[in-house]
This record gives sequence, C-alpha cells and structure tokens, in this order.
Amino acid sequence: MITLYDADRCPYCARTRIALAEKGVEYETVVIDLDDRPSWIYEKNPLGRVPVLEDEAFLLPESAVINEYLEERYPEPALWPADAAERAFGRLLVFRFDQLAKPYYALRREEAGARDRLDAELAKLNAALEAQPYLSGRAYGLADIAYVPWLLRARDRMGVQLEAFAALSAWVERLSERPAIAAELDVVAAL
Ligand SMILES: N[C@@H](CCC(=O)N[C@@H](CS)C(=O)NCC(=O)O)C(=O)O
Repeated sequence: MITLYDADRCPYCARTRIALAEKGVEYETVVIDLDDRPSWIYEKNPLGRVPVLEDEAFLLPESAVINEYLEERYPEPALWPADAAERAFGRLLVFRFDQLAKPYYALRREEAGARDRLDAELAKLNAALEAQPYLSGRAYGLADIAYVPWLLRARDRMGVQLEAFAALSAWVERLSERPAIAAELDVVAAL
C-alpha cells in the first residue's frame, strides 16, 4: 500500500494527489500539520517537507520526482505524451517551474512588484496555451499537473483574475472538468 504524507494547503502535495487520482491508485494519507510538523517527518524526508510518498519501504520526497516514479510504476493512463519532443518540453516546464513559483510566493509575502512579475509569467503560460491545448503540447499530462495547483490557489485564494489570460483561463476550465482536478478544487475551496 502506498502512503502519502500530505497537507491540503500544499500545492506540491496537490501535484501528487492529482497524479494518484488520474492513475486510480489507492493510497493512504497521513496529514501533516505544516504549522506544527511532527519531528518524525525528518525520518521520512531529511528536509522535513511534504509531499513524501512511501511505497512499502521506499521513501520518496519531491513532487516532480514522485510523479515521475508514479508514471513509471503505473504506466496507465500515461501522463507524459508519446512524442519524445513533447515529453522533453513538458519536463523542461517542470524543471523551470520556479519561474512561476518565485513571483507566486513573492506575492504571498506581499512583496512590491510581485504581482507584475506573476502577471508576466502568466502571460508566458497564456502564450504557450494559445498555440497548443496543454502545456506540453497536444495531450494533458504531468506538466499541466505540475502547474495547475498554483493557478487554482492564485485564482481562488489570492484573488488573481485569470480572465485577462484567455487561453490560460480556458485551460484551467478544461482541466477542471477532470475528476482529479475537480477534487483538488474541492480541497482548495475548503482551505
Ligand atoms: N520541492 C518540494 C517542495 C515541497 C514543499 O516546499 N512543501 C512545503 C509545503 S507546500 C513544505 O513542506 N514546507 C515546509 C518547509 O519548507 O519546511 C517538492 O516539490 O515536493
């Protein structure tokens, strides 16, 4: 049985929750209180962060790596495109995720200029989605899953209007029709 050390408010955990749901994997959740983390979490991940996936005796932190593991362990349904170039481009987006994360967390800290920097990153995503329906190309997958938790939280928790970014907004709506993303919307609504 798989165990996920998890926190509802954590968008990195959301990446893994969504991938597990898409693949229909049954798992147990151990909820970690991020404001009062148990000391034993450092035995699961020396950095003390969630998510951590436990598969029998195998412990794995880092959402992007966990999702790659899930993709290999549960190949169906595939969450990376069949096309090698699209797959590589998707991985590049995940690798460069901090370009979005930095202004997002700066805005959370109410840093001056953060909103403009976030909007600039949203505009880049919007431009990519004007050219193709999903972040890595023609198919929904791990690149979309890597980004959408922040978009949901920015829109629903931080009042960031996405309407100005029509393709990005349509992408969020398209993704929200998927049960795995709809479940995450419920999580965000309950925060
Ligand atoms: N790079 C990690 C980031 C995980 C992360 O930062 N999780 C946050 C919660 S959203 C956390 O556990 N923070 C506690 C800390 O940084 O000490 C991943 O992708 O899994």
